[in-house]
Amino acid sequence: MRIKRWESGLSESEVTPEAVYRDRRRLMKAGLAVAGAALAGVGSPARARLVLGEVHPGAYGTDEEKTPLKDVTSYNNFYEFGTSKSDPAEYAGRLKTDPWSVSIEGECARPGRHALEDLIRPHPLEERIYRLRCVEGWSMVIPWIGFPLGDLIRRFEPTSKAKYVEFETLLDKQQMPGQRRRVLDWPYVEGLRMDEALHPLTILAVGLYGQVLPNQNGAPLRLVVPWKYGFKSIKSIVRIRFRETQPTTAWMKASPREYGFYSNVNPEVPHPRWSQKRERRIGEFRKRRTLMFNGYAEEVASLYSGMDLKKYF
Ligand SMILES: Nc1nc2c(c(=O)[nH]1)N[C@H]1C(S)=C(S)[C@@H](COP(=O)(O)O)O[C@H]1N2
Ligand SMILES: [Mo]
Repeated sequence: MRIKRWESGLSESEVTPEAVYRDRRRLMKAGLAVAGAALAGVGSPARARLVLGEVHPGAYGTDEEKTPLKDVTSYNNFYEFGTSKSDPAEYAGRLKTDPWSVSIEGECARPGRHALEDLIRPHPLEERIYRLRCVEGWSMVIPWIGFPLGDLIRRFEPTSKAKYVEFETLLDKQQMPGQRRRVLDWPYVEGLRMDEALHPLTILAVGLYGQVLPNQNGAPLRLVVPWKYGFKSIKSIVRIRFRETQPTTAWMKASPREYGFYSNVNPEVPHPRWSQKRERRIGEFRKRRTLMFNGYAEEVASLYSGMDLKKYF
């Protein structure tokens, strides 16, 4: 079945996001293509036009219990909207995610600016249920909808000089009131080494729980790198740049002692303020042991063979 993936002017649906999600799971189990509209962000006025059509069950994912949607969308870090966990849900509604474009720059054969829809359209969407752990010591399990970053990277034909990929979030004080305070040197910048960016676990997410991304979770396009601390998973991306040299990320600039470039989840390397040995899964009381590479060691450990991970933290 062929389904049109992108439409404009989707009207509000009566169905709750959870109901859509359950239905989607049922259809995916039945091995059918999943049609129909996904709902836009819970109660956000500047709703995205993005419509997710077919979503395939992902190649990777955990079967651990998912964090409830309510927690996923109300307990967030998105400093562009304030530094408390409830600020993003309260203020990110004013972010206008349509129209949206992303600039592809640097060491590649095909640089240029692209409308979000054109950037995403060629890629089949998958659901990937990933753990994501914040360096502050909490974690969630989220059913993301997205596609491998590597597939997008290959389309733009990076040159042999492209050793790293740098990402930038939107810079706009009007829409992002948290940028009026110099908590970070805005815009938010993140980066990956090319092999990390091409790793099949690394995705660009456009949705979660069967709906387009709520603004507080990084609409309309964000990175998800599940074996690294949450802050590497940059939200609301407007620029992707191929570079020969290692990018300096916003967190490295703010506090180089605390935040290294790699920031792999590693229970053996404490953050100066927080041990990384344990974590609290949101919704649970007893703490869990934090696993090396957030439990993705089998998939990613080889990327770092021979590297001293205490030095390259
Ligand atoms: N642009 C931007 N991206 C960001 C952040 C931010 O403040 N700004 N916070 C990061 C941190 S610290 C975490 S833990 C995750 C949280 O993602 P979530 O709110 O979707 O769970 O987003 C990351 N991406
Ligand atoms: Mo975080």
